[in-house]
Amino acid sequence: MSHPRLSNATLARLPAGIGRPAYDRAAVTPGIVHLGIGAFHRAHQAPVIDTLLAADPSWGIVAASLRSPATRDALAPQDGLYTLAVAGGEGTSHRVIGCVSELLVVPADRQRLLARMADPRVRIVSLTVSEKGYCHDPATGRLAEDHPLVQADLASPHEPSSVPGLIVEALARRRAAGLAPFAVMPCDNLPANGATVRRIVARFASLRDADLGRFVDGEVAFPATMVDRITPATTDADRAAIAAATGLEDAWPVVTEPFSQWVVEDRFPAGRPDFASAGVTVSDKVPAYERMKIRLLNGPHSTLAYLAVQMGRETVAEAMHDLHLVRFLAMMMRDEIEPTLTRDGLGDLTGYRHATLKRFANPALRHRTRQIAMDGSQKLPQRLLGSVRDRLAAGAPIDRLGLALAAWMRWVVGTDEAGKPHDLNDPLAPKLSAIAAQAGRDPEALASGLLSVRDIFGDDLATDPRLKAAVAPALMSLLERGTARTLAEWEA
Ligand code: CS2
Repeated sequence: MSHPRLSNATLARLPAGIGRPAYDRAAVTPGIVHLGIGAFHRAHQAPVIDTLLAADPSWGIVAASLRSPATRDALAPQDGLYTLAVAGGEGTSHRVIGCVSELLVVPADRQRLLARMADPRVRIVSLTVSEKGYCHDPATGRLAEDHPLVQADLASPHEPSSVPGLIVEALARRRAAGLAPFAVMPCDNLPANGATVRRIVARFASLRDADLGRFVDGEVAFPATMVDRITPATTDADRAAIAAATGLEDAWPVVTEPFSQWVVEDRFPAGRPDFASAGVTVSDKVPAYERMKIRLLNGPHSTLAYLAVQMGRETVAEAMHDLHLVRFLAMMMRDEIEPTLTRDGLGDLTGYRHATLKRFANPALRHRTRQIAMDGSQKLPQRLLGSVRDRLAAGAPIDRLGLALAAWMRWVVGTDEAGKPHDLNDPLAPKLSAIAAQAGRDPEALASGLLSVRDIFGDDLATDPRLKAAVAPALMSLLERGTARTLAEWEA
């Protein structure tokens, strides 16, 4: 059965019990420009802003995609409205979100986007552009100066396409107009994301002009954030189920889990929404929260993904039925990751571990293991290698972390244990695949070859014999005995 399309005109048809904007959409003015309007932003920050708009309509979101017009094409005919389905063991609830007031796409709308970023009413530019969107070197957290987008933006700085290029051009325009800078709020899982993005953006600015570099470094606020909500890519089955529940067709709804956590550092000289009133934690301990989340949730998430792909498990929830895998993750968290976090003073890491594993097991989400496996070169440094470094510095064992890294290397081989090929989907794919092709199935050669990739492992780990000693035997076991047996034997 086909339903009418979701839009301002059809909102009133929503059945009772489906949430909807509790404010007059026509009265909302832009306060935030968001770069990277994917599912995660729409499941995490946008619902918070949507809640806040009832008390303060000056925080509407102008949202931009940096490449693909797909989100704009889906949501523009819906007046920017979309449905958020929150799916847990107890069932699914639905809410229509209305805080996105304008949708733009680079390159077509580049100048309009820059004009919005330079609008005096805009006080925050927030970002969910994924790890690789920052054009940085993941091992060092510095701008990748030879990145093609960076090179292109330095050559034509007024027509930028990259994240640093867009931010710096907009800041330069504000400065020229005598306007205070906006705060730049990254909402990606980068380590120390505020400080890291400051370093990247300030470096880009200084390559344009030394004075602009000093301005960005000294005058622009980069609040750090910790963001957490598991949000798989939307499927057609999701679309159909949501249309059935709401009675309205939505071209791009988002499905997420009940859990949501957002911790923000209070660094917004130009003003900010009343985050706390919508459940956001405003804290000066963001780096500790963020380290806990990236190491203790994303580290095991990636580990699970690489192990589960080999065993032919398509989703995270499906993989969580494998008791050996679950025990392996729990032990890696307890024995090798949590000890690196105890000094952060965040309290109950055991409770966090249990809650995290329970979230992974949520049967209502179809989070594909291959989705999480992508971009490993950009993710592993903060997800696993921070823990590895701390353990090595303490002279402590890293056997399980070693197996996690070996599982990533097994993924880089490009086929699973049933011989099914997969796309690496990683900015370093050509380099990684060339190493794998040369090493063949020789675990020693494969481990040495991949560990020598300094963009991932840095100069220190690339040459640390203790890391190689932990990874190579694990990789040999994965290649020769297979993943299920390796995990079973691990416990024996
Ligand atoms: C996942 C994350 O795709 C991935 O790599 O590990 O997106 C994860 O679902 C979120 O960080 C949860 O907050």
